[in-house]
Amino acid sequence: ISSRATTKVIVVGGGGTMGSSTALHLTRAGYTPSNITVLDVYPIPSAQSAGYDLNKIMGIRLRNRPDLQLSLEALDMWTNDPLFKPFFHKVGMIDCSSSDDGIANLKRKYQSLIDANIGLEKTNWLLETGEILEKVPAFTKDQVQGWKGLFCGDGGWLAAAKAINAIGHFLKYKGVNFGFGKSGTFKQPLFAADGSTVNGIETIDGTKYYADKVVIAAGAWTSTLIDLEDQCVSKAWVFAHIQLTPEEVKKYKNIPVVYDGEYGFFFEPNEHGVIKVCDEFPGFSRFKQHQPYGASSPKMISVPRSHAKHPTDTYPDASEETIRKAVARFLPQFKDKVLFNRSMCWCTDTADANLLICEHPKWKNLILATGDSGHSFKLLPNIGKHVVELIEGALPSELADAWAWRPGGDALKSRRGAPAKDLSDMPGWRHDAKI
Ligand code: FSA
Repeated sequence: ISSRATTKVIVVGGGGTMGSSTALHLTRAGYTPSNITVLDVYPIPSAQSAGYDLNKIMGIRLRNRPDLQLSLEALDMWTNDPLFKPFFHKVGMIDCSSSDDGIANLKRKYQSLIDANIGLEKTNWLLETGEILEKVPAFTKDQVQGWKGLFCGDGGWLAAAKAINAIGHFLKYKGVNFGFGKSGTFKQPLFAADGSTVNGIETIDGTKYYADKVVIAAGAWTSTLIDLEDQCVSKAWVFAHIQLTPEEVKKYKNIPVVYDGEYGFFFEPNEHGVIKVCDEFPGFSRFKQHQPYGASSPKMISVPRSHAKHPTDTYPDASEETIRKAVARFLPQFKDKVLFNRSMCWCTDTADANLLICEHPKWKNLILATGDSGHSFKLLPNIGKHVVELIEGALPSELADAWAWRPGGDALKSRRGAPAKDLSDMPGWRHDAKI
């Protein structure tokens, strides 16, 4: 397409998962790097992106129609693309449970993989208790009594922040433009004379950037920037780290990611002997009066508060308990270890857990790419390709329909077990620095 070379694109939130992927695919598709501008509050990899993390889960989960195609594309790129390959630790992923409902769920999930009819039974299978023990020899027989599993051999974990960082290096090397800090922080869109065609954005320091297309990929912050009419509710999930000794590390090296929907999940130790542990729960909102661009007056919006900007914040007291519970389930011998780097990580849910990737219905050339619904980091290698398709009016309808502007539904609950609780009702997380 000849216009690729001359089309100017701004990516707001370009330091995060969907934004960096978009900038990458623009350059790969032949857009001129000096015509691409990546803006973010923090330099890439943006410290307030959910992707700014030690590790994220790679696996094939089929919640929605587009998930199969997206996971397979991602798997191919994490496996074969030289930019992404170094960050995929294909150690496998085990979904576990010991409850009747949980085990029935594993069987349903397994069946949906089989029903996809593309041979997924070659890499995914159900595990009996003993087989779980074989995959994770550090578990004890007593500990896994009654557990069943679903193994995903195509899964594992992704060195998340490092992978975004690699995209950042590539974009810099190519000569893409960047704006960070106040000159990377979105204030409002700029419009052509018709008043409805977006032709740029202004940042909070008053800088004006002009472009043919503006992509807003600000993750959980998107709903605070542009009125999304309640389609996305931003929520925090929590994690903590524990430190292993070199002796302890040996037992846990190369084990699969272990996930239990009723407890949480953990990853093998990283190169510094650090294990990340998460609990599983419906997330925390942070509602307050806020006026995003396009809303006629302030309204209740769940506004993220990042650890990057508030490094003394941790997580609610209740999370300490549930993370301790996950540690006791998965790593009982470490139950008295110190939990450190305790923090919250912000994602944004849509009602149906499909992404929200579409042109704004009223403002031409303003493209939204958000609605990760907590399960999109694994799409880092490929999601930007589809944003570029959308920019070019070539997004296949199976994706365009699922990702369309679609007010209505309950994004506070989304497809989770319960609606998010609000952080204002959860004591313990805010630890402002003492002056
Ligand atoms: O395989 C996956 O999609 C992992 S999602 C990980 C997680 O922390 C969730 O457990 C949580 O509920 C939220 O969606 C954020 O992501």
